[in-house]
Amino acid sequence: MNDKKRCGEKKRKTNETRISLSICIDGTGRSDVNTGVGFLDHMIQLLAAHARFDIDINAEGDLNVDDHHTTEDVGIVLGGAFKSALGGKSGINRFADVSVPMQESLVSVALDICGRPYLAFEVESPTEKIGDFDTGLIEEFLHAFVTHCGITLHVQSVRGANSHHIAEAVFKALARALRRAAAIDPDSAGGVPSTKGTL
Ligand SMILES: [Mn+2]
Repeated sequence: MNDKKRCGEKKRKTNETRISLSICIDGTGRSDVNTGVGFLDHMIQLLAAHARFDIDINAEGDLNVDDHHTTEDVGIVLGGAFKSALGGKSGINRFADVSVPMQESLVSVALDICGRPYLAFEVESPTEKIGDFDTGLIEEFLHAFVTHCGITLHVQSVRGANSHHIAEAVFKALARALRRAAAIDPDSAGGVPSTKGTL
C-alpha cells in the first residue's frame, strides 16, 4: 500500500461566499477553521479531531443575510475536497457505522462511500437555535456534504434533550464513521471494494 498522504483542496467564489479549504485524510486531527460562523467552526474542529483529518478552512460569506449560504457552501466545498482526497478509493473499508453518546444524547451514523449521494436525517433538535446558530442548518450542511462527496449517510438520534449535545454527537459519530470507512482495509489487496470494480 503506498503511504502517500491522501489530501484534497477546493476553492469556491460566488456572490454569496468565498471559500478556500484543504483536507488530509491521513492526518493527525489538526484544524484551522475560520468560517465566521462560530458554531460551525466548533463542529468542524470536532469532525477533524475525531476523524483524525487535518482541515484548514477560510470562508467569508454574506453573514449580513444569515448563516445559511456560508454553512451550506462550506458543506459543498468540504464534500468536494474530501472526494478528491479519496481519489480512486483503492483498498478502503467503504462502510462504517458508529454510535456516539454525548451525556444524555445518543446518535447513530451509518455510511457508505459508494459514489451515490443520499441523506437520511432523523434528528430532532429540542430548540431552534444553539446560541445564534440555526439548528436546521445541520441538515443543510450534511446534505451539501454528501451530495458533493458522493456518500450515502444515515443519521439517527436515538435520544437527547440538549441541542448542543445532540449536534456534537452527530458530528463526532460522523467523524468516526468517516475515519473508519476511509481507512485502508488491511485485508484488501488494494482493489476497489465493489463488485462493479469502481465506486
Ligand atoms: Mn461544544
